[in-house]
Amino acid sequence: MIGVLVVSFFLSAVELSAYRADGFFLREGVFSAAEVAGYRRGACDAQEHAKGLIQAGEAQAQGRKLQHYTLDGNQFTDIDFVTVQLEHGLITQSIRVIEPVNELNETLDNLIDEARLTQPMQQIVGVDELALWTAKLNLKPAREGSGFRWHQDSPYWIHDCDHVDQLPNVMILFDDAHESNGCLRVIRGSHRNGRLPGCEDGSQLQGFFTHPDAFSEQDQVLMEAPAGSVIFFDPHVVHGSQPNHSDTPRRAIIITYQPADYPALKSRVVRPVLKSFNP
Ligand SMILES: O=C(O)CCC(=O)C(=O)O
Repeated sequence: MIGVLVVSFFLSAVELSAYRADGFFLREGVFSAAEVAGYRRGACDAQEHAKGLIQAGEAQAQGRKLQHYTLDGNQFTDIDFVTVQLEHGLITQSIRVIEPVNELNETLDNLIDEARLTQPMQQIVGVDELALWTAKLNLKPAREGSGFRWHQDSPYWIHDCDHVDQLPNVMILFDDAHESNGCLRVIRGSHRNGRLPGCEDGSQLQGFFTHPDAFSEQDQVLMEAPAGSVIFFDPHVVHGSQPNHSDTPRRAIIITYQPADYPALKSRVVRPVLKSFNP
């Protein structure tokens, strides 16, 4: 008889209660070095694909709509519903974020169906079947990658769905992340009061950044971890990061899931997620 080894990636009761109490949970060594190398290639290809569509005029040739705009002085381009955000500073024209990146790269699209991500997500969302909400590639290039101000994700999404509590994130690290290359930082327990007040600093995006009086920076936890690690975090948890001052990039994808049958944030089309069974 041939035996089949079935591995479970579901969270233990201890892991799940840590996620509920803190608003985040880190698992190290989830993806191997070879897998991570493939995801880095996927990130590189997605970047080249986006640049070709924007700069080489491929978008027009393919009948896709390009829209350029600035928000708080930072440059964005929408290629149909895919948003490409450039690094702040306008010198190198490096790409900072591509969302939803799975539309531009098959390897990164396949990652969405990985049981190592979807089994814990089924538990966190509390359903057997999932759909994709969004997938952001955060590139944070060496020496110029900018930081992300303290924010919650829920204020960005509240206008596009009525189940914002069921939109957990998972960040998959494509490079080792540490303080000097701008690792993710989360405010422990800040998800417990739901949506918090936004800033009032006169910027265009002020409402999306969390008011400094609504949380304490002393509760921040640096998510320093090796490439291949994953960080699950709640849509209400306050998080952000510092610029990348190091000589190495800090690439990562953040995938956000939701219950099945709901449309994705930007395409407004349902992207079903492969169902994963409890062995
Ligand atoms: O990439 C980071 O360090 C933070 C990204 C982030 O906070 C976001 O995309 O919402």
